[in-house]
Amino acid sequence: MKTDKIIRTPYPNSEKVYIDGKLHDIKVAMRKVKLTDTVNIVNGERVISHNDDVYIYDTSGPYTDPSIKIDLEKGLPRLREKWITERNDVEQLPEITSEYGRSRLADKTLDHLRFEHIQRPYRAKAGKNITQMYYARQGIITPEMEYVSIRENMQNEKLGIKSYITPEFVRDEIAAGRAVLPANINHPESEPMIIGRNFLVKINTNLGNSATTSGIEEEVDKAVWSCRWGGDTLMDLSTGENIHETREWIIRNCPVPVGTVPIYQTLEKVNGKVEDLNWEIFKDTLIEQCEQGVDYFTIHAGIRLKNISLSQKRLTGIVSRGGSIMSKWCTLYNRESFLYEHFGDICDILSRYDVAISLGDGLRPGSIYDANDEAQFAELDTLGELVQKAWKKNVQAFIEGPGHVPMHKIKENMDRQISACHDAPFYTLGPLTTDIAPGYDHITSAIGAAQIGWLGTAMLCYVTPKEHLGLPDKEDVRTGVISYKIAAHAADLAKGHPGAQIRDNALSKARYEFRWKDQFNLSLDPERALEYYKAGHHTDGEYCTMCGPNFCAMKLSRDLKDCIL
Ligand code: IRN
Ligand code: FE2
Repeated sequence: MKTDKIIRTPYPNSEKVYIDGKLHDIKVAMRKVKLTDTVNIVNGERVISHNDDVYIYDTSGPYTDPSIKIDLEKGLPRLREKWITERNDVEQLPEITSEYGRSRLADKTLDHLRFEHIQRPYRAKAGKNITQMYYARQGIITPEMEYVSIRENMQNEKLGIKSYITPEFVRDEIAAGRAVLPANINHPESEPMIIGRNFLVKINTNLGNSATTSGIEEEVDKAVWSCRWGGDTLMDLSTGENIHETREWIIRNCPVPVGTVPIYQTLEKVNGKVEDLNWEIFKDTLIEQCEQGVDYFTIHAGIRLKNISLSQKRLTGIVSRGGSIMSKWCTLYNRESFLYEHFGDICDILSRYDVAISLGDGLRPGSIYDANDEAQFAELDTLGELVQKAWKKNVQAFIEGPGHVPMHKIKENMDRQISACHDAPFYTLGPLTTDIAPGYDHITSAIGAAQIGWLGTAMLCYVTPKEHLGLPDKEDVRTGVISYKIAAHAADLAKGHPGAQIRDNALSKARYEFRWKDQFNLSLDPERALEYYKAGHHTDGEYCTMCGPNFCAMKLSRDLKDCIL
């Protein structure tokens, strides 16, 4: 694995800074953007005024801190390990317990693919409860909770902006099930983050190889890349060969929570034969992935036998991969799925590692025509039942949502999710607001994502320009992430997240004052902005080629201001 290929340079004029916790010995990573001074000419004299640094939520992890040595072969520093062991409620097992994990370790032909420094997994001690939800319900504020409370506020304290996001607030949201802090004890490399509608809207990126493309190195590279651009969580949806080994490399080097859809790997284990799927093999897959450190699982337990036929009335049937696998299984055996029947067992397993459940929307609509139909909402009601079962066992949970939904039908989705699912966080795939733009579905979906985010969706699953067409490459990942950062931030502004507007104001001031570099450095994609500027700009004057020297409104308006003064 070539570490030197990974991009480690910080964003331009940016520096990684750390803010100390008050309750715990923690250091919360943030990105500080340094700005240049404003220079005004008043009565023929240069008047210089200072512009404050801007602090930005940073998902890039240690990669952008040049003082941290990173070796992909060893994995990232284990930031949370001490917090976890100090609680005295987990034990380190003598070895991996999942049968499959052990068989992969024993297979010498895989040596060249294997992550060498595999640690022995942690698990809750017998009789102990170790989920963030459990702690929160006991009134405990963990280091993880304090971390996110500082992280969500960025520079509010420095600017004296009052924020409701305190460590106590974080704890209470988690206790109520309104927020999820995904934090598998076997992924201590991950920096704590929170998913809930009273926090910054988060975005998830999907990666993963299929049977036909992409190697391990490429996947790790894409994972680091997606975090660099702003991905808050990352799902490894690999379905090809060596899923186990690829995932180990990704998790060990990933500074954000990692999610998976375990039924995909389970299906690989039975060579793609749905009829051979069963609870035992699924259960071993769960344990395998819990021990590796996956932070949340998409589980399509909401597929009920009685609802499958509802999809027959649709234009595009069942478009969820997990949903179609489980529907086929239920139909073949004419019985409820093992995911539904063993839901309690699933929760028992997950609670021993603090893995969160993302309740899959196996019947989400795959076209505008099918949006908000009976099948979709019948499943949503089941997800509402299941989330309460998870909470009974202190398992953190959130709910997956659509899909394809026209704008006028988005609000109903949010309203029904909140009431049917008892305030559990909503996590939607877009939604795409029209079906007619393959090649541009990052845009058709970012429109829906911004709206549903504003209405209260906690996390947005990105869609890349390759949606419906092929697997995304690195450039698609970047475009997808930036499109979704736009949607999420637009929603944060509209929701009035404390301090969200600081960055907009600083960027606009820079724009107005022709501090081009500051403007770019504050933007979501400084490289792209600079590239376009350079391509269209030949002088260093106070205008750009869009309007030319005589038609720049900003310039005219500044001149006007000078006159009035
Ligand atoms: C998010 C919301 N609804 C679905 N998703 C994501 O879609 C889910 O988390 C996973 O990453 C991806 C594929 O899910 P299916 O097609 O197996 O349901
Ligand atoms: Fe689609």
